[in-house]
Amino acid sequence: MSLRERDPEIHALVEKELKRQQECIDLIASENYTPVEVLQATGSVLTNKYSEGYPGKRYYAGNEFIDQVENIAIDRAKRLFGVDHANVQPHSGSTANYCAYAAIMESGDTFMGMELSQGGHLTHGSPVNFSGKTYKVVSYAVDRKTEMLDYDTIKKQAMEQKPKVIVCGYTAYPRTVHFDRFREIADACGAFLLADISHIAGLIAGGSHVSPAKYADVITTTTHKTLRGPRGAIIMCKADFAQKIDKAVFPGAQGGPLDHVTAAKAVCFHNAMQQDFKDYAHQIVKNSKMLADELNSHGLRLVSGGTDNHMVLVDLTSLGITGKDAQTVLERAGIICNRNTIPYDTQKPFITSGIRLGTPAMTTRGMKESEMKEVAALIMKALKNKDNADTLASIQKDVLALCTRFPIYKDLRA
Ligand code: DSN
Repeated sequence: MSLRERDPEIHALVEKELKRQQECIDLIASENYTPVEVLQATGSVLTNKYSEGYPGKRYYAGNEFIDQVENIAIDRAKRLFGVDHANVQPHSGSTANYCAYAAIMESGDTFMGMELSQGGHLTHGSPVNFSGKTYKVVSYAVDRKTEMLDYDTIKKQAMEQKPKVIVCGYTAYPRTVHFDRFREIADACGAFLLADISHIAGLIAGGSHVSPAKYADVITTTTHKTLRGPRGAIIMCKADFAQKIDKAVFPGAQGGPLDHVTAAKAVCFHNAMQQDFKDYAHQIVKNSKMLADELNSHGLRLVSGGTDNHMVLVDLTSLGITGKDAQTVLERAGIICNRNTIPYDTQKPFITSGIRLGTPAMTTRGMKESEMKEVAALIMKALKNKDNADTLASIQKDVLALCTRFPIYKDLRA
């Protein structure tokens, strides 16, 4: 029996969500439209299997084909990112970080990570997260003036604090991360280096951001952001850490892996090795730079003055609108983004002075620089007409027309 027949209530909501995705401009920097082959693997019978353990060493029978799937996923991840070892079982980015920390730290150890409000992640040491509760956290920040990482200041802090681990890689940092500089700092203070590349993994795979493979001891990443795969994560590391990482994932933190998602990760890695993915990754950055330039020419201040990657962080202070209100206004116009703190924000994290805009999803639709100009103009028009329902409705029509020119999931039915 089909979903439509068995559960029309849920079926209708899935259909509505499909339509919403087709008809909105998605500028959430951490979202993407995964291809149909990834959806097929994720929706396959592999979801039925239990396979605690690792290929060749499972606790349940019947894993002949699952072992092959997981081995392919591991092999592809290693080739794609040029690493010694990959664990493809983590269910999410937070779990991956949990496991990576557990493998290389004891509770109470000190680590350094970027503060959440500056562009870090909850798992980089937020006091309300396991990372801030389990470990002693020393947070670093971007430079107040340039709003970029100041490697000399971070080094000074690291030499004073002597952390066991330094975490680099961010959720709201629009600039290149210089992993070589972080390696120097880690070596100088005797720390391990962990790169969380969740946001930029697709750019690294596609060659449009430098890779941490030579520099980091451990690398974590989600697979569903710029990498455009299924929702999930992986951990990669140098050979010396392989056993500890594997033990930290299973049995340390998780039971059975999600074999259907492992298959979808393998499909995603295969896709990311193709030439068209390299073109895609470069186009993401070109689009982001164009979006940044256009918004800037419309008078908006950009955090750090621009972008090197897939995202633009916009300071809305000059427009007299908060990030929270901008997010709501833009949603009414069919443009989806998230409010975001800007460095040294004077607004509360729930309100914020900024919005974060990303180009991975719109680039997947096939949009290029000229469409980014259109998107920037629509954003400006919406923000300047935040109380005008008619104007917002007319912008929504323009958004729909733009989305119709760049369709997604044309033949997909819920
Ligand atoms: N929620 C993700 C993001 O939007 O960056 C981080 O986990």
